[in-house]
Parts: sequence; structure tokens; C-alpha cells
Amino acid sequence: MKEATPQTIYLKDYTPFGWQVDSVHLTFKLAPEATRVTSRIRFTPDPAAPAQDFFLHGEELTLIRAAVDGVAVTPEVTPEGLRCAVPNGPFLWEAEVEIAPASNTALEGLYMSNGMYCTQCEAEGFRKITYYPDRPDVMSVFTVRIEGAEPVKLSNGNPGASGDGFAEWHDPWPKPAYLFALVAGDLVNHPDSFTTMSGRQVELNIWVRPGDEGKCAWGMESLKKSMTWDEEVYGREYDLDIFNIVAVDDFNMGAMENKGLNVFNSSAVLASPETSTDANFERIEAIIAHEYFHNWTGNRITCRDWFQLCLKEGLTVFRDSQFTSDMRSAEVKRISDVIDLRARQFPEDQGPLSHPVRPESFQEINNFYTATVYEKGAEVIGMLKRLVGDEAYAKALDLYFARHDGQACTIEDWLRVFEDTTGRDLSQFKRWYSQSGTPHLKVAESYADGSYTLTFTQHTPPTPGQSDKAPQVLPIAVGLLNPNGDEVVPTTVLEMTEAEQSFTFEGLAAKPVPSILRGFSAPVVLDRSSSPEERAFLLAHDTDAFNRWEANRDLAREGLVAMITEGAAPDEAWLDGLQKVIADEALDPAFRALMMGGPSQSELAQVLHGRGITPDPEAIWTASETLRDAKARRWAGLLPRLADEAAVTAPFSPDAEQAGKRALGGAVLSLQTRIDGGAAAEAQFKAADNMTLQLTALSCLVSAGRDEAALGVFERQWSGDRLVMDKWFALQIAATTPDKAVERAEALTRHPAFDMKNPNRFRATLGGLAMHHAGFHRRDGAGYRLLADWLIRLDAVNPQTTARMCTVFQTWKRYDPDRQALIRAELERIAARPGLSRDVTEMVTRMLS
Ligand code: 0A1
Ligand code: ZN
Repeated sequence: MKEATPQTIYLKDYTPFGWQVDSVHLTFKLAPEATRVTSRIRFTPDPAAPAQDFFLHGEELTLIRAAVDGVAVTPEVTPEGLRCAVPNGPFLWEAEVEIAPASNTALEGLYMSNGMYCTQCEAEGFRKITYYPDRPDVMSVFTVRIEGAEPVKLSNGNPGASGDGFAEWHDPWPKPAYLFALVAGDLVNHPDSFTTMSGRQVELNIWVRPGDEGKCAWGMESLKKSMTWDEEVYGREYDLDIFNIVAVDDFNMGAMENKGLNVFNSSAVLASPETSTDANFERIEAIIAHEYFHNWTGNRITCRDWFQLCLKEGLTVFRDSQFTSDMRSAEVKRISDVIDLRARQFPEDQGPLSHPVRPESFQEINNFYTATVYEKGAEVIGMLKRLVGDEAYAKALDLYFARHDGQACTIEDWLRVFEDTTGRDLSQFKRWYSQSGTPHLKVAESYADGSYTLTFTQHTPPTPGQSDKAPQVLPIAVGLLNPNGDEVVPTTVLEMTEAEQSFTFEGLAAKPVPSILRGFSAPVVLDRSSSPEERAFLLAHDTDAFNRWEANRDLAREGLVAMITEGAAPDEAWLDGLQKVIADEALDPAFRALMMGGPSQSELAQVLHGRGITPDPEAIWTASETLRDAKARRWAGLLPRLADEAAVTAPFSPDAEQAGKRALGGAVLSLQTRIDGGAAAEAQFKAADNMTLQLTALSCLVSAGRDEAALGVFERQWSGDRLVMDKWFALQIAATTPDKAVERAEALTRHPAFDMKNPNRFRATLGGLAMHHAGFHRRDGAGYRLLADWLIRLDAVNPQTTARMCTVFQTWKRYDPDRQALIRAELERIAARPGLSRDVTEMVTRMLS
């Protein structure tokens, strides 16, 4: 295991590697406890690089032998790698190492999952496979030979010779080591093919464990849609003869874009109507697209160093969002993305873990696969596109691909293609990459003689290491409505560059109602205390779906804040206005389902904290429940009609239309349960023929306290399906009352099917607890204690997943002194553990500082 070493790496210290790698030949002789890896690597000195020792990364490797130009050498070996004297000119490096994949529970490098060999090399996992310059700017052509009894043996690129006990692969595209992959095991494939726009035939396969063949069709369909979309929208064609996807049960993240051999967490690829919810189907479609799109944005053009991670991730998330918008509803996708951004990225950017989209230092790069790098990184691309326009964006992307194909690039390279395409100076825009924190935007308005002025001020609160913030470029999309509700100024993008700036609209017959930040055109907090009447007006009339939803969310939030802080009753006038929207059959059911939900309890805590009020999780829970009860009562007459409208009679399809109906049906059922105590939910649970209906019903039964029998039925039905059982673990914690959440999570850790080594199961159980706001933040600290106990245990097994889960404590300073003291004690207990990993040490230290 990587020990804690307080070594900080800085962007400013970047130096190129001293050699080019002309070719890499690897031979794997597979054995669970003693795999032998032989490497033959040709190096040529790079005259442009500064003089340096020959150093290769390597961790947890047993060096058997090494040679330079065929002559045995004895390098100086350290826990981080080796140093060796080498000739001045080109030379051949050979090494043989031994590794133990079966003991590798960290799931980095070569490891085993259910008897299958697989690899995860991003970010720095290749150094656990063999000695190598394990950095993304070192790119080379790889040839791989795998020897072993496993019937299926895969690596990157195109297949070469294969025979009894061996298979060879050759990847003609130079790549960094983090994109290397190997898979071997008893696998079956779901085959298909694709003809590219230039007429090349590509063989497609999804490889799974025997028994999972029936869950591949959706993934395959998603892959083919992604390949077509990237050709049509970005002009990008696939570049190998074969594209393989493998499903793996034990995986730290969602999936990985290894060249020609994508490895997926089985939860991100396997789907069937009986076992997967609509949300699962949509997530799979998006992740397949994301990994496929990396083939150009990440693989053909990669990152110079890990500080540039957003270069590939921000852009690829942006591309997968565009894809989902095209496949489904663009409005619903935008609202869902903003919900996610506010739930995960805003707390990160407003707390002790805040960092720029392009960080300037790190101790453990695995800790920077964050919502800021990914989701805020994608928002930055969206703003750039909005500022330069669609046409210039398309031209800039063409130039990016033409200019940088085959290179390892930086954010400077990325911005330069936009500057060269448009003639714009993007130096101020670049602050989005270097300045951390969420800007707050305030608005004042004035109207006189037909002239309407909006004055904006922007301010970004200090974040760790950055006290003074400079103004950022904000694209603010605005529309104006007249008092009748007609749009008099359609969406216009105002470009704000100053700390304070005014924009005037002339020729208006009356003072208009502004619809500001349409489509959430910049990732900011809009501090605007408009009247409830104005919000209700926008809820009724705004032509921008996002701002219609936003007006409602603002009303919901303000109503809840009044309930929590003043003991106010639910706002019946608002509920009546909202009822009209929800009842409107002309509107997309998925949109209406989103309108029926409210801000999360964690978001309410953040809002209260932002207003200087200490959030009380129990009071927030009670207010949220009271509001749901009020909705159920107030809308009781409408619910049966909505349930009818949401019923699907056609054969199951995961498409947006059916999924939207089921989302509406789910929102209706959860309110109905408050009226009938679970009778409708019980009927739906019994009749359900797909997982969305079954799980929604089960969740309602758990929340109604009528769950004992149903949980047992569900468990017996699905005990053989790991992915469905993950849902069973998570749901019974999520849907219960705050007083029961900790006990349930604790009991589930003693369930025979609980397996801490499986990240999905660990996240379902302990992550499930952390997601239960009032349950986790129980006054006596039992939630904090249970989680910390398990994080300490998991760190010895899988530091990467432990460090990610530690982030649930990042909001600790929002709460009252007693809760803060309890959380601090747990963080300090974790920090004091001897042998704590570098990953967790960095996270806990940042949260405590
Ligand atoms: N590049 C992958 C995500 C990923 C990152 C790191 C991993 O291990 C540390 C694994 C996967 C993606 O963006 O999909
Ligand atoms: Zn990615």
C-alpha cells in the first residue's frame, strides 16, 4: 500500500521526460499470486529535454532482472521506482518483474475480480505493473503478449496472433501508459459491428461473465448511437478494427477509456428492464458515450500532465451532455445537470476541498477526479461555446483536432485554438481554470421612460489558498417578459467582465419582468431576492424551461426556509400555482416530475448556512416531510388522473418518453403513499414487471414503514444479482426515518452479502447512510462514528474509494458546535491511524485545515 508521504507536486515544476519511448513490448505470464511481466522498451534521448537521471516509476514490484542493450544491470530501486545508468544514445531496456494481482485489493494496476484479471492504470496505476515513465506526456506504440489458460485474453488495439494459451495485441496509436489495459478470464461476448463514415468495418464486443449475456443489448445500442453521433456532430471517426468493452464487478469508478478496450464497472454497462431502473439505463447510455468520446478527447489528444485533467474530462463531460440532450430532452438534461452540480460541485467549491478546475498542486492525483474538474470543467466549456457561438465553437474544435492530434496538451493549447479561430483574447476567461470558488451574482434593476437597466455585481468568496478574487467573464443569458407574460426580449447573452456592470434595454412599453441566467448560463449563485409574485409569474409564463423550473425551486426553497426558521405553514398559494403546471398535459412528464420535487435537505442546509443560520438537520427533515404531506393533501384530487396518465401500456422501452412517464408516476406514488399508507405502492410492487416500478414501490413501502415483508420478497427474488442487491442495500437506508438510518446501515454491514472489498456494495451501504442527511447527522454522532469506523477499515484495503468517501465530511463546518466537535473528533481519529494512505491523509488534512 502507498504509505503517507507528504510530498506535494506543483504544476509550475513541470519538466519533460529526458527520453522518447520508441516502442514497448510487454509479455504477461498470468498467475494469481505471481504474474511475471517482461518489458522490452526502446528509449531515445530527447535533445529538447533538460539533462536528468534515468528514472522509471515502479511501485510494489519485485524486480527479477534488468538489462540495458542485453547486458544485465543492477538499478538503484526505491519504493517509488528505479534509477539506472544508461548510454548517451538510443538503447533497449529490458526488465522482468513479479506482481500479485490476487492480493491487489486497491483495484489499481493489475488485479482480480471474480477470477477475472483486469487493469486500471489511470492515473498512476501502470507503475504497479512494470517499471516505466508513467506520465501522460510519454506516448508510445504498445505490443502485448498474454500467456495464460484463461479462454479470453484482451489488450489494446488490434488482435494479432493467438493460439493455445497465448494472445497477442498491437496498438498502432501512440498512447500514454495510463491508457494501457489487459483483461483475461472466462468471458462471453455480445458481438455486433459498425461501419464508420469512411466505410470501415469495426467489430464491436461487450464482454461479460457467463450469465450476464442478456444484459448487453442496451450498452451495445448506446455504443453504436455514440459512434454515429460523434461522426455527425464532431466529425470524429473510430480508428481501430475492433472496440471492446468489458464489464467488471469490482471497480473504483464508473468506467475507463483505455484505447480500444474500455473497462466498465458492471453497474455502468449491464442493463435489463427487470433489473435496471430508467435512471440506470440513462446513466449507462451516458457513460458508454463518455468513454467512447474519450477516444478523441483524451486518447488521440491527451494531457501533458495530470494538472491538465480537465482538458480531457471537462470536454468529454460536455460532449456526453450534448449527446444526452440530443438523445433525450435537452431541457430535462440541463435541469438534471444543474441539480447534480449544486449537489456535488457547489459544496466542494464552497468548502475546505475547493480547488481550481485546473489545480496547481496535489499530493495524490486520484483525489482530483472531482466534480470541479469534471462538472465545473464541462460548465466552463459550455460558457466558452455560448460566448463564441456555435459556429466558432465547431471551427475551433476542428482546429483543435487537426493541430493537436497525437499530442499531449495543456489548457493553454486548448484556449489558443479558440483565440486563433475567433481573434478573441481569452486571458480573462482563463481565470475559470485558475480561480476556485463559486461566484455570487447580485442584480439590481431600474426602469424609466422605456429604458430598462440591469446592474450586476459579482463577488467570489475566499477559498483555501485564494483570498483575493478577480472578476470573471460571465455569460448571462437574459430574456424579458412584459406584464402580460409575453416575451418582449428573447434570450440575449450579456457578457459581464467587470466586478460591476450595467446593461440597458431600450424601447420597452412597460417595466418588464426579467428572466435571468436562462439555461443556467454560468455556474454561479444568483443572489436575487425577487418577490414571490414575480417568481410565481415566471413559473407561469417563462419560455425558458430551466428558469421556469428555477422559479419554482426558489419558491420551494423560500417556503421551506420560512417553515424551518419561523415555523410557517406550507404556502398553499404556491402549491395551487404549481398544481396547474403539474396538471398541464402539454408539458413533458419528465419535466413535471422534476417540478414536483424540491431542494434536497443537504441543499437546504447549505442555503441556511449561507444566510448565517446554523442548519438543524432534524428541523430540515421535519419541514421537508410536512411540505410533502401538504402537497399530497392539496393535490389529492389530481393524483389519480396523473397516475393514469403515467401508466405505460406499451412494451417496456428505456426511451425518454416512457422513462418520463414512469418518473411522473413515481412522484405521484410517493405522494399517494402519504394518503393511503402504502396501499397503491403495495399493488404496484406486486404487479411490477420492471425495476423502475418495483423499486419505486419498495421505496414508498419503506418510507411508509410497511417494508418488512416487501424487503424480504425483494431479497429472495434478487439475491443472485449483485447490482440489484446494491439497490436493496441503499434503498432501505435512504427511504427510512432519521432515527433508523444508522441502525439499518450498521445491521447491513453484518449481512452476509455485505462485502467491503466491492466498492459498489460499500458505497451502497455506507455511502447510502451519508446520503441520508438527517440520519447521518444524528445529534449523538452515531452516524459519524459508524462511517469513520468503516473508512478506517477500508483504507487498508482500498485507499482510493476510502478517500472519495471521506468527502462526505467536507460540509462539516456548516453545523452546530456540538456536531462540529463530533465530526472533528472522527476526522482526527482517522488522521491519527498509523499507516494511513497518502490518499486519505491528504483529504483529511485538507478538511481539518
Ligand atoms: N477517466 C475515467 C475515469 C477514471 C478515473 C480514474 C480511475 O481510477 C483512478 C478510473 C476511472 C473517466 O473519466 O471515465
Ligand atoms: Zn472521462
